[in-house]
Amino acid sequence: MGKLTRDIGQQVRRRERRIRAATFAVIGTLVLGAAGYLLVQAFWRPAPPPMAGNVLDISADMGGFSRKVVYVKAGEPVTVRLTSLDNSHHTDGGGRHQWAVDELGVNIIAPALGSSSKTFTPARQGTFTFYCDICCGGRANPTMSGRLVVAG
Ligand SMILES: [Cu+2]
Repeated sequence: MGKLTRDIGQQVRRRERRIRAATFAVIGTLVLGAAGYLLVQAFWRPAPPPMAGNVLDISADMGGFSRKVVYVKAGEPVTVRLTSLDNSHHTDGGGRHQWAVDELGVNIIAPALGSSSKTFTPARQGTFTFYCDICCGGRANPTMSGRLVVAG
């Protein structure tokens, strides 16, 4: 093999290495970018927009409610805004959660990764049970319930 042929061979190999490295870098960047995008989607939650009046923000996921005890005052209107932190891929309830208080006729159902709210005025004092009967075994599951304390 002549010197020229060897030189050309080396140049070609060098170029192939450069192309391989560039391809690898591009693929790596794409994969990391996609992973980062998915992670942000999974963990970053926009804050719910502000609402007028006395608003109680409660979130729920498969692990339970963000508040186990909720205090309100009798005779004063209160808005409960329930936010589901679960996406629609959950087979158990499709990512929906509920916040219901039978005695007060309140039944809020938040869609997957969404919020739903209801304004009500508890008329009398007492301690009531709020619960979600959609997921994780429903009412019987202690993590999917809590206490609503209506004070005078
Ligand atoms: Cu639930």
